[in-house]
Amino acid sequence: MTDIPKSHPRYSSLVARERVTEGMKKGYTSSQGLIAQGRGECFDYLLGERTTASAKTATRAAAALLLTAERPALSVNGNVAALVPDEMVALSLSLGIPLEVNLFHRSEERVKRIAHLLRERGAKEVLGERPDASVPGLDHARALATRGGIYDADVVLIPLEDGDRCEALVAMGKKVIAIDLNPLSRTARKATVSIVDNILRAVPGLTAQIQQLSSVSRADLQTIVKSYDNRLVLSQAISEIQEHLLEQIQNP
Ligand code: PTJ
Repeated sequence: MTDIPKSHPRYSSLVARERVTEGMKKGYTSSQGLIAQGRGECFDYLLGERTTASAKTATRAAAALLLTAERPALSVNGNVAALVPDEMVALSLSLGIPLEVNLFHRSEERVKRIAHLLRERGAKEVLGERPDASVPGLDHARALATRGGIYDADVVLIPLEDGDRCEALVAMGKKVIAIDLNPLSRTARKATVSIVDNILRAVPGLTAQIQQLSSVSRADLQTIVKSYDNRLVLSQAISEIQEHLLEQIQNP
């Protein structure tokens, strides 16, 4: 990997690029994943590369949703595996729930490599290598799901996803948590809770929120979920982008 000095003003963005390109070389990430990372980076730049107030509100609601779920599951694709393997394992261990590898550009070799990586990093339960069910309404490989994992889950976390599966999972009656830097994406608009933040910041932030809320009563957690309004949070994300951009012009 290239040695990037910590003092570089774009340090974390450059580290993310390194991770995704390394992920591709190691066979976790698809070549399309590089393009997806570029798109995400652009939105992160517009947001000011920070966790905004609206992202914090969404993260709190996502933590409450996961803590009150009966059978939550966490989805991992090639970009997620390259960017935050340890953080996804830590999140799954903090909740005692499975990780499921689910790929859009599916190859059995890539699924195997990602599952192996997650186990190597300490994951207890990794699904996705032997899918035994299919999400209705999808005619691509992303439909493949596992009973006991995403297929039966009541709450699913889908980081960096295209909109189709998000809609299909919602149509199955599941609550869906998205992590997506683009507040206008179909995924962000269709999900139950959309965390508009870089996955590098969002996953550790979610694990920290889960720890913070772990002693809160179920009734209070349910109140957090009920009072959450995803449309409002997405509108706030757009206002935060607007404010940040105006500040940049006013204080060059
Ligand atoms: O590994 P596979 O085969 O499952 O493929 C994974 C990708 C990401 C290539 C696939 O799901 C895809 O093509 O996704 P899209 O349609 O490009 O959507 C990805 C979304 O994630 C976009 O809205 C991006 O803005 C957003 N995104 C990209 N990088 C990040 C991100 N959001 C948060 N953090 C990022 N680092």
